[in-house]
Amino acid sequence: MLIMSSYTWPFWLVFVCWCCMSLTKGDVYFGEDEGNSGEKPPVDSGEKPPVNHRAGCVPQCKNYGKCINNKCSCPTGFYGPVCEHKSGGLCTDEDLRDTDPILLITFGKGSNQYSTKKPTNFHFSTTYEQVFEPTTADGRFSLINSIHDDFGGSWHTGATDHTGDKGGYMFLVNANFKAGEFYRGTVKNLCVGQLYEFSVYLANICKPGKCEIKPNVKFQVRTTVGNHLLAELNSGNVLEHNTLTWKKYGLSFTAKTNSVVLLMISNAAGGMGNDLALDDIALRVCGAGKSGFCPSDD
Ligand SMILES: [Ca+2]
Repeated sequence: MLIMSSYTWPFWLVFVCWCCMSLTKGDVYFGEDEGNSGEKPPVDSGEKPPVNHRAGCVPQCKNYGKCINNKCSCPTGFYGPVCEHKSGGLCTDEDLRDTDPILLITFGKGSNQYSTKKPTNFHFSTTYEQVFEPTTADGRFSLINSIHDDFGGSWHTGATDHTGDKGGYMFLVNANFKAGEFYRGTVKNLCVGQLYEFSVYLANICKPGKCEIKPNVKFQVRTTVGNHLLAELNSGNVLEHNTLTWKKYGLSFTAKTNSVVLLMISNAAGGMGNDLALDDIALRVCGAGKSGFCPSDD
């Protein structure tokens, strides 16, 4: 505690009065500094900074998306410029009960190990190059009814397709550094507002420890006009197993137009591995007992 003697009063009063006079002269430095200890208020100079000089994403990323180089990087299951859309996973067995597939590609069957049929026979396109004999090298694919030993025992040699019909073919692809499209197809006569499931069975054809890179597939649904993204979901890594193991992957989406483009794109960069088989590509209505078929004149 400060104890003031009769002699200190005059000096103290002089000091206080000097401070008061300083403040009344308009010098508000102390007060302004205390009130601005966080962010500086915007200075309205009349000039706007250029957009690429603004830090962060505007508007901000939603659903825990991360802002990287002024672009939103969305967590799994979310997409859109600011991660505002949520993708649906596969439909339940109950939702798919008594529904016939609107689209089903089994790749057919035959006695020859390599099918001579081409993607156009199944009404789709791919950016990979087809081979009709060994070897299915990087960037190539084959329609095959049992896996050929192309890489010194790295693959599940002799393993067969998912459909299960005798001599049934599968789509075997050796993906590479380019993020190619495995599948691009168009479906028509969808019912606007109806929920659908776009799915495929995938298998990693490498034996455990034999291949470095795990396949990963990005599923997309786009509009036929304008190429707008309607839904997107990644499979995640397709893992190796001791025997060839098929697993269903895909997404669900609500049709906003009568026709859509369905896509499966490689989501794993690299050629050391990244070898997979696809079979039974399907589109089904997600709603027990519904046809999901709405003919239109488009
Ligand atoms: Ca098949």
